[in-house]
Amino acid sequence: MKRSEIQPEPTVAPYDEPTGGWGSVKSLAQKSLAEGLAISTIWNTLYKQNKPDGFACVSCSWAKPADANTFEFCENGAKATIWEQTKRRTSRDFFARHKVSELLDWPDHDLEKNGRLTSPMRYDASLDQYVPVSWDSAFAEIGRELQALDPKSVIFYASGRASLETSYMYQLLARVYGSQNLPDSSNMCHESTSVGLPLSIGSPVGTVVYEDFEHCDMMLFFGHNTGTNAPRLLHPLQEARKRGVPVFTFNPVEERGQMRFKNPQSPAEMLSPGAGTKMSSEYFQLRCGGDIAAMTGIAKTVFQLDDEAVAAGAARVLDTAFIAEHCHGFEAFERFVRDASWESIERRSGLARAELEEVGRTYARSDAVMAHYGMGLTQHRNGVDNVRMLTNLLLMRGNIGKRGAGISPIRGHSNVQGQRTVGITEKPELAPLDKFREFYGFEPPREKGMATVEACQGILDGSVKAFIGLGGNFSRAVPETEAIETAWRNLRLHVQISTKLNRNHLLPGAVTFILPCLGRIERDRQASGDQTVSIEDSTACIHGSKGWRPPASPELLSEPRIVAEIAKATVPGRSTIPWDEWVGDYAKVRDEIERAYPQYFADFNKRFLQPGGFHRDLPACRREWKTENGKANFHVPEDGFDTDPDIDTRGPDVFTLMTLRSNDQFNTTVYGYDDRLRGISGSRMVLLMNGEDMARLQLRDQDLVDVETHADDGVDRRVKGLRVHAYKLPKGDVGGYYPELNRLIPLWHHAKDSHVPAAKSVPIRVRRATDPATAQAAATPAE
Ligand SMILES: Nc1nc2c(c(=O)[nH]1)N[C@H]1C(S)=C(S)[C@@H](COP(=O)(O)OP(=O)(O)OC[C@H]3O[C@@H](n4cnc5c(=O)[nH]c(N)nc54)[C@H](O)[C@@H]3O)O[C@H]1N2
Ligand SMILES: Nc1nc2c(c(=O)[nH]1)N[C@H]1C(S)=C(S)[C@@H](COP(=O)(O)OP(=O)(O)OC[C@H]3O[C@@H](n4cnc5c(=O)[nH]c(N)nc54)[C@H](O)[C@@H]3O)O[C@H]1N2
Ligand SMILES: [Mo]
Repeated sequence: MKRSEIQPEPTVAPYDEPTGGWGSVKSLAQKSLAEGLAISTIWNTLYKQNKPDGFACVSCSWAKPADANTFEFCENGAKATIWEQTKRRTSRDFFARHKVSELLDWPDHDLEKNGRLTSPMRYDASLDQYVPVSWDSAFAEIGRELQALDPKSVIFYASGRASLETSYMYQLLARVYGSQNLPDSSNMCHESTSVGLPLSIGSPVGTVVYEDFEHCDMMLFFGHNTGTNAPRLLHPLQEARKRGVPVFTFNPVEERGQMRFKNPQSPAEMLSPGAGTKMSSEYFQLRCGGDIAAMTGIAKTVFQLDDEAVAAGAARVLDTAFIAEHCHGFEAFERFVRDASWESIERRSGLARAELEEVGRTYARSDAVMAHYGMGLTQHRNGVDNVRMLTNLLLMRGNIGKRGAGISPIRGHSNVQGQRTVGITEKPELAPLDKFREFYGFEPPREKGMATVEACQGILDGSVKAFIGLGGNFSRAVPETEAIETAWRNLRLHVQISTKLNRNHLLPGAVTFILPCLGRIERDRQASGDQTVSIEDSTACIHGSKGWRPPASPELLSEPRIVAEIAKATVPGRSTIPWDEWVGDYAKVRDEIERAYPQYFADFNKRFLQPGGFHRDLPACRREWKTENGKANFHVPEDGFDTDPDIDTRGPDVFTLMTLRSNDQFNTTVYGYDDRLRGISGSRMVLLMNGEDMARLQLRDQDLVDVETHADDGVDRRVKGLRVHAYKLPKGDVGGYYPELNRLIPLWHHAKDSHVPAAKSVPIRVRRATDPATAQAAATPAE
């Protein structure tokens, strides 16, 4: 067993405190101290977080209100800031002391914990070490390597954090070079939204804005762990709850953040013991993958109530005028819902008819309903249908394009939505290619490029020769990690533009570079002075962000500069793009973005610094449907209720694994081993399981189990030595942590159409650990 996998015995104790509260304050104080930061420094920084004249948080993408709170940050946003602003450094000396094969054995946490990268490095195979390299020679060699390769064999990945300015330049670099292989993290995330919503309502993004919260009179949450992953959303949610707005949450796992919340920034709440607002009026622990069944039950109730209204001559429950004027496909949807039996709805959702009827009745009474959702819907084989079914539910009562209502995909990375907006996409029809040709005098590639799953396939079959990563930890975030890590070494070129060391850096190709960049919180000085960048949040608002902290190292370059230098070295003279001029003044890049996307970015430079940002125009918010038929489309789920075809025939020893985030991580960045809100501390190598299932397998708390993927493709995928814990989960479902369990996910196990890996429904077998060495190793605490 590798050191990276050994973790001590965890402790698991129910956590009864509300989200936020003193637990949150304590956790932050500990993190600041651990990173060597004075409380005053971190306080001054946090004061500027998500403020109109400050910087946009590097954690999640939740909206930043115009009238910000004194401190407009949350526990996890602050952790992200502290993590980036750490005093620790992964310097040249560090690389001189450690061989790459040695570092490969370090846990994810230790690698990033080591601090900010300081110098450009090149891998030296003879030493098995990274050695310093000058920026000039790095760019020159990357340029030579890329010139020698077929552009179609090169991947330009983006992880979702880089600004709109950087992203616009990055996609141009790829396209001028001749590649449309522009996967980004959203391929593993909300791509089910980006595929589903355009078909349903002609918008790739959600329709809810911050101001809607004041006017909403009911909310639905499906598959989002808000208290951990978008905690600032708890503030408007809390306000709504105080007004008595009913909130119904659907999640197989009991997540504290959706239960009670105490605002750490409200002295009154902090000082009153117990307290905290009850965030969900009702919390429904449905079966994993049971969402379409549950939504069908709600819809069925609406039809029932509508029938009753018609019979009584009362006002209709369905918004018939909206449906007649705006929608298509209603009849087929109605048939699907009416034909579904309550027996099948209850069986697949795991919820009782009475529960779903209660939600249906409240829904039928409410005038402005918002539906929020996250990975619990998108990361399934039927992720696109999940998204479209939730949209169906809203359309039944005209809850799109109405104040206080709408569909609300809660995005992940702070600028992941924006990266798509400015051309980071493998789909040629989504980028204004003719304009690029006209503006910059080059011929952009027109064929579809590779998204994440295709890029992985290419890495596995050897057709991908080079990988450029603009942030992220690709090999760790994708499925099938074991095979990917092995195949990675066959790459000719691997370039990673990063702030911190992660496992992906430790997989060298023939030629490998680490290019360290400024983080968004740092001052970025270029020819025209200090620069500001911009990002788009989850509600399609564009904000400015100005870094102010001193750079972590004098050698760091900004992301736009790195992209420009790679472009100059790789495609000199192949376009009229004035790379240096753009780097000298990012306002010029914003002008270009406005020229390419005038419908979204009119007066970009004038408006992006206004409080609250500016909302980019979304026709769906005005009930203008940019779909092929010009209508909002109801959609019948293709496979009925079945997330996974064999869900009912797998046998009792096969469980559905949901890979989850803890309260102490940001994706593959593991801040620590405490998942406070779930009451787990000390280790991430755990498997959460229903108590009755454990009894059936004769397992007790802390017992060691081995798990393997249930698939008949001849590939052995297993993880040994997880500690099993009784947890409030539906029978048959189990939970464990991402990214540790990613090697269990087959690459082909992904959503239809969107190809988002089905990370929330991995069929696995669970057995008591048989190998005594595993038990021994797992009992030894990591250093
Ligand atoms: N602190 C912190 N913030 C983050 C991140 C982070 O790692 N840490 N990551 C960022 C990113 S990139 C993203 S995409 C978002 C992710 O934020 P979320 O969308 O919240 O992602 P997850 O935590 O993976 O899972 C969401 C929830 O889905 C539930 N779930 C699992 N299966 C099902 C199901 O079948 N049905 C339903 N209804 N629910 C289900 C899980 O129990 C879990 O509570 O957060 C962003 N913000
Ligand atoms: N099993 C399973 N797998 C999943 C998921 C899941 O729920 N379950 N979730 C998926 C989702 S939603 C996502 S979004 C992906 C995430 O996948 P990625 O976006 O690829 O991964 P991150 O962990 O966010 O990347 C972290 C690294 O980004 C770099 N970085 C941080 N800040 C900056 C910056 O400002 N600039 C640059 N250039 N680099 C920076 C650091 O080096 C850091 O180590 O994972 C996916 N994988
Ligand atoms: Mo994500």
